[in-house]
Order: sequence, then C-alpha cells, then structure tokens
Amino acid sequence: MSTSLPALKTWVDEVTALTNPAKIHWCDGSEAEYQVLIDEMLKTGVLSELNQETHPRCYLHLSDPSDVARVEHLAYVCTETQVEAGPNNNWMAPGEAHRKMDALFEGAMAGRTMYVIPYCMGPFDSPYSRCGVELTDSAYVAANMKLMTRMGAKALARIEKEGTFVRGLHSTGDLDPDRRFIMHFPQELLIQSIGSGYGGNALLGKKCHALRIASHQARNEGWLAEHMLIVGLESPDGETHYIACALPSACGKTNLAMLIPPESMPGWKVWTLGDDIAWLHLDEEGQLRAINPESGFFGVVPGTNHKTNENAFQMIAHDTIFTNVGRTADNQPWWEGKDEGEPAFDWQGREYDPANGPAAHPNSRFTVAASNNPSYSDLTEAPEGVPISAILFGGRRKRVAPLVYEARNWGHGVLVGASVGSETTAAMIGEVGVIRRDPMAMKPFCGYNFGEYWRHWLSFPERTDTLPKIFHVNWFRQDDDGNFLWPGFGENLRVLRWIIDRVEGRADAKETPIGYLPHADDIDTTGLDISDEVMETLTAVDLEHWYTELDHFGDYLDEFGHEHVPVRLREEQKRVVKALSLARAS
Ligand code: GTP
Ligand code: SPV
Ligand code: MN
Repeated sequence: MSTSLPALKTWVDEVTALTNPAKIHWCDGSEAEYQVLIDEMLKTGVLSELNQETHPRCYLHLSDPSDVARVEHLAYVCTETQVEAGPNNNWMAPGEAHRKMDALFEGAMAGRTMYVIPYCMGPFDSPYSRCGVELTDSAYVAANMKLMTRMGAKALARIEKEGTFVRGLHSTGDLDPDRRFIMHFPQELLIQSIGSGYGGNALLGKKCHALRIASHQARNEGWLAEHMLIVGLESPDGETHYIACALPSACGKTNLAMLIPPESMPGWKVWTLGDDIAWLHLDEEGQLRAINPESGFFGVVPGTNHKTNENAFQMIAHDTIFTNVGRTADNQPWWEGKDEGEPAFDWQGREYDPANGPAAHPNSRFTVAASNNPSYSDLTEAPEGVPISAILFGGRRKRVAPLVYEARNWGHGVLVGASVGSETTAAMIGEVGVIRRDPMAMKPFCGYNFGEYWRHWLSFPERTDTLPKIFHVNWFRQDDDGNFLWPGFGENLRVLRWIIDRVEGRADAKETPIGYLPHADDIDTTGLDISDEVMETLTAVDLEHWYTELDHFGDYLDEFGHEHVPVRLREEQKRVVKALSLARAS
C-alpha cells in the first residue's frame, strides 16, 4: 500500500530516510491486521495473553517502569514566539526544536517496522472531523490507535481527498527519560514524540492532536477543542439532554460518561458519546453541538468494579488491552478496587508483595473500542454531533468546592472554568494530591496562551443567544477522616437531574456570591444513607475560603500578562471577590 497524495508520500519518504526503519507497514485498519499486530506482540513479548476463558481477546502490556504516565514537563508547544504558547506551556523555538528532534530521530527506527497510521478524528462524513497520520515504530501504538480512532483505509481516502492532515511522528526510542520529548508545531500541523510508549505521550491522535493542535486550530476557525466527556441523559418521559463536562485527568470523566442510573431513578437512561475529548461547534441556528473525535477509550482501571461502574466492568471483560495491571494466579487481570479475586503478580510482573506498593499501577489503563460499551450512543456517528444543554467544569477537591453550583451567565461561567483547582493525580508524572489550577481541565492540553484561550471562550456570546448554561461539580469532598461525603458514580445522576431541571427552569436554587446553589433538599437523596447535615455541608458556600481562592486567582491571572487576559474575565473576578467580601462582612 502507499498513497496518491504527494504531500503524504514525500513526508513518509523523508521520515524513512531520517529514521531508517527495516520495514514499512501501511495500516488498513482491518480486523485481520489487528490480529497480526497482536500475534506479533505476543511473539516478541510486548503483550502477554490474559486468561482467554474469563477474558476473551484480552492482553496485558507492562510498560517500562519509568514510562507510566504523561510527562507534562517534556511536552512543548513550538510556536514562532513564546508569547503565543503562553506561560501555560513549555516553549521552544521551532528551529531549535527541529534540530533537537532530528538528531534524536536519526536512525531511531533501525531494525524496526515503521507503521503508517492514517486516522480520522470524528465521524468520517462530518465536516467537523479532522484527519491525521501517525508514523510510529511501536506495534502497541498501532493496535491502540486501531481501538481508539477511526483508523485505516477510509481515513486515508478522506486525507487524500482533503489534502491536509496533521503529521505525527513517534518513536519509542530508548525510553531514556533524558531523551524524551513531545513537541507540537501548531503552525506546521506537526507533532513529534520520542522516548515514551505510553498513552497520551504516544497515541498522538489523542492529547497531542485532538487537544493541543486542535485547540490552536479551533481558535483560528471559531470552535472549541476541549477535555470533556459527552453524555446523553434520557428521562423516563423520553426527554434527552446532552451535557459536556470537563474534569482534569483521572477525575471521573470516563465514569460519568458511562454512569449507571441509581435504583432510585428507574426509567432513566444514560448514553455515552465520549469520555475524554469534545469538539464543540456552533451550528447555523447558533446551537452549540459536540462530536467526540475519538472512537475508543483509554481509561483508568483501578476503582472499576460492579458497584462503581458495571458498564465499564463488563466492557473490559473482553477485547481489551490492559496496560500495567496486576494478575491473579489464574492469569486474570487484577487491580485495586476490583471487588473479586486476589493479586498474584504486580504491574512489573513480580510476585505480588504489598511491600512493593499496589498490584496495579495507579495509572494503569484499559484500551477498548467504544463499540464495547453497552451504553454507547448511535449518535456518535452523526456528522452534525449532538446539541449541548449544559457545560460542566469540575475538579477533585477534598474541601471548599460544593457538590454543584451554577454560573450566573456565560461570562461568569468562563471565570468558573478558568479558576478550576484540582488535586493532582497519577495520570501525569509528578506528585499526587497537590492542588493546582487546571483551567477548563486544559492546563496540560491547551496549545496556546491561556489568556487568548479565555478571550476565545468569551467571544461566543457575540455569535449566539442560545449558549448552554455553565455549572461546576465536585464529587470528591471528604470528611476529616478522609471518607468521601458524596457516594459518587451512578448517584451523580441525582446532581445531573438538578442541572437539567435548572436548564429547563424547573428547579429552585439559592443565589450566592459564587453563583446559584441548590438548597440542601433540592437534590433528591431518597434511598441514600446521607445525613441532612452532610447535604448542608455539600451545598454551603465557605465564604472565607472562596474569598482567598478567588483573590489568589487574580494573582494567577497576572502571570498571563495584561495584554492577554481579557478585561471581561478580570471584571468577573473582581466582581465575585467584592461580593464575597461584602457577604463575609455581613
Ligand atoms: P482520564 O482518562 O485521565 O482523563 O481520567 P477520567 O477523568 O476519565 O477519570 P475516571 O473516570 O477514569 O476516574 C478516575 C478515578 O476516579 C477512578 O479511580 C475512579 O474510580 C474514580 N472516580 C470516578 N468517579 C468518581 C466519583 O464519582 N466518586 C469517587 N469517589 N471516585 C470517582
Ligand atoms: C489523561 O491523562 O487525561 C488521559 C490519559 O486521558 S492519557 O491518554 O495518557 O493522556
Ligand atoms: Mn483525559
């Protein structure tokens, strides 16, 4: 196989000359090809078979112990000027980055197969979709891209028709963390990643293309590329609302996207559209619509069980690639929070010993095609996407952030999103549990200056009168002993119902300086073992802490420079700080 598109052929030839692979394989995306990839990896030991009776077509990959998560400090945005990338990104001048990467890629694929992976992010026939080609020397990446994206011959046909595509060059390299870089050249529609075979570092269609490069394109073209799940909520009366929700990495997107309605809400149905990324466009009527550019899930394994998420549990019982989980004595995958079986081996292949830490790495992942998900919506293939009724932002906050609140309007909602704080998780290399600002859950993923990004968000009301309402959620409040105050998972639908009722003008709320909150009894807690006192806590505004938080947010904005931070955002921040200060005094 090859291509009729000169730009693609030339690039493949150039990369071949630079990296010197022994073989080139053009991926057609067929099932037969997937099986060959798997068989090869079983032979080379990149994968091992899991128990095929209990877990048909499930395989285990154990990564290098130094390569277990995204590396934010080694991800760069290489725009012409540093100011375009903004203080929110690592920056390198394109010329310097090219020199560095060319040296690292020289001969990097010697003796290996280079896979040419054409992929389409979004439905094949959607005007909102965008294509890319990833060149990689990793069969694991090729197999994951098959599960995660619309990959192969049909994508190549669209690329040849359109003539433009995002170029992604990846090599596992020698995995030396000192020679690991993930470079983005938004102006060249180019990504280069070397030295990691893991997740968002290596599956270039995901964070690198669908967020970092796409956010840059989206700003120029008038749309939004966001770190959001998309979910449809159908009430017993058949009314369906679609919501998009941004939560930082490992803060509950996959689980919310596949939520199972609690027993107390019979007749409700939940449809998964996407679990990680949403591309949002205004249609001709001014309605905000979303597509999911991906077609598979790369999800956190630990914590998945019958109680937290039966859908996900069933979904990963077949046709799944597991990365860095443990195993039972009879070779079933095992992870912390799996409420059955016992670990015999850990994620490094050693005999399980609690002294070595958890059996499954906290950032261990499953890769599955979206079609494995019993609640997957047919509308994921709709070229026009789904209409969005509400946008949610949130984080992982032990304290301060209430269960839910509603922004006063779009402009205030942008402040709510921009000021999100969240405790860090194992999804990125670094310390866990430290609160950091993660505006719109895009701190690691916005491909340009946050100041300009907020300006872009704020420009939407100039183009339509019918924007969705914006909310903030937090499922992670704890008591002093570290117990979660809110049951979470399926029970989150109770909160989503309040949100929908607010959208429809049917639910009551109290006005506070930070926005509209439910009264403690506005959230239906029928059948839950939760006290009135806890509900009061979850729906209270801690004026003292909020004052400090939003006051500090002003200092954070200063980092982005006066000429970049939109005046409107400043005004919102000052308005809320003033309201908090007045409320505090009274
Ligand atoms: P990325 O794939 O990194 O973007 O993560 P994500 O946002 O999709 O997070 P995910 O749904 O995989 O959840 C991450 C962790 O949080 C898992 O261990 C879940 O079990 C846990 N979690 C998810 N939802 C809830 C919830 O409502 N309450 C509590 N307490 N934990 C949750
Ligand atoms: C995230 O970290 O937000 C993920 C996992 O979704 S990764 O694909 O590794 O970026
Ligand atoms: Mn994510």
